Amino acid sequence: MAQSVAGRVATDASATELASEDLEPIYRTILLARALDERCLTMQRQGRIGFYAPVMGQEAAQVACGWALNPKDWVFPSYRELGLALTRGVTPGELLNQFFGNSSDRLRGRQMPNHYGFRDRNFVVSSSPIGTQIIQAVGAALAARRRNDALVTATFFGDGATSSNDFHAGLNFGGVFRTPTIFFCQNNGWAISFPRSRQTAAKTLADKGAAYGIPGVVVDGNDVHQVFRAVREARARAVSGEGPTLIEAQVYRLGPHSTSDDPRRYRTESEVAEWKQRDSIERLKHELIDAGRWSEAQDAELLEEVRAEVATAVNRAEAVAPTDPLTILDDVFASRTPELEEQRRQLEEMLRMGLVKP
Ligand SMILES: Cc1ncc(C[n+]2csc(CCOP(=O)(O)OP(=O)(O)O)c2C)c(N)n1
Ligand SMILES: [Mg+2]
Repeated sequence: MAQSVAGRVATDASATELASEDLEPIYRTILLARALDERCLTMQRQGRIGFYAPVMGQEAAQVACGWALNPKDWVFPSYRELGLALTRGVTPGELLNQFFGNSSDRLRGRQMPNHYGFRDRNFVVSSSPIGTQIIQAVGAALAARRRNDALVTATFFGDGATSSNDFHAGLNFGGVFRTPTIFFCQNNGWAISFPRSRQTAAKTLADKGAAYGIPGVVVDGNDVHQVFRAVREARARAVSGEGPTLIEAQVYRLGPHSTSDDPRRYRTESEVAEWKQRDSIERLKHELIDAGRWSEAQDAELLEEVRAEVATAVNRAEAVAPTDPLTILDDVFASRTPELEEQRRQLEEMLRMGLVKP
């Protein structure tokens, strides 16, 4: 079984152009994200996991952005950042443990499925309330600078989030205090059923940076080179004290918003078909082939390999025992108080009597 290339960062940590030897592992990570994404969507439909927010169509933007960051940078994601998680070294197995809420899930089944966090990968737990991660990211960036930590914070949000209070408060704060922050907006055209055209009259979302004295950059999110360059330049600005950058990566959500909606009710098949033509996977594959670095045969083999990696990870995670319900009373205090001991005793009793199902 081939190992995941997850956790890779760019070959040259200061370059603003993507090195050609990084293209293949980037492509593999995108394929892995796609394979895992497809599998998770299916598993939710089969009732094996409770909830899922697909990333299909946004993988390249996330992977190229993650590749351009430094492992010590902190990321503040929303709920659709599977591609980013893989570039931070999170394995499919770790993600799946969270989706199943099994006893290996380090969040102990307490978060909604698909709301993962990995402290040792500087990956803060996904925010579901729209925009809250943006103000957390500027605060953490300010704290890092005060401690003389040469790191940046990068926060991930959608087109809809640019209408939230926290977006404006966060950009304003970041602009005034010149925090080392990258605001990475994935404009995927939709905020659930609400189109970008109804979201704002601004010409681009990147234009919104101007009001806060922050440069805004628009990139094609399906072009890993453009994304990488923009993030590297934003990172260089941030660490040199010049302040934040707002990057608008134009992408498209090819799947549903989440496993709770049916996109056929609010958008046309032709719009989806048009964006499928611009998908990063075909694009990157042909770039590699044209450069003489790749072949159709290698491609078929790689696809099989990542699918097998996902299948193995699913089998393993699904076989892990569920989280023990009694652990819900752990971690409240360093040790359990007499009140918590009493509640634990009562919960044990209820479980024994079958009044509560694990
Ligand atoms: C404060 C708040 N308001 C409303 C919602 C409901 N909600 C969940 S996702 C979403 C749309 C977000 O769209 P966007 O920012 O474009 O991100 P995308 O889902 O497209 O990645 C909304 C309105 C929420 N989670 N939080
Ligand atoms: Mg959106």
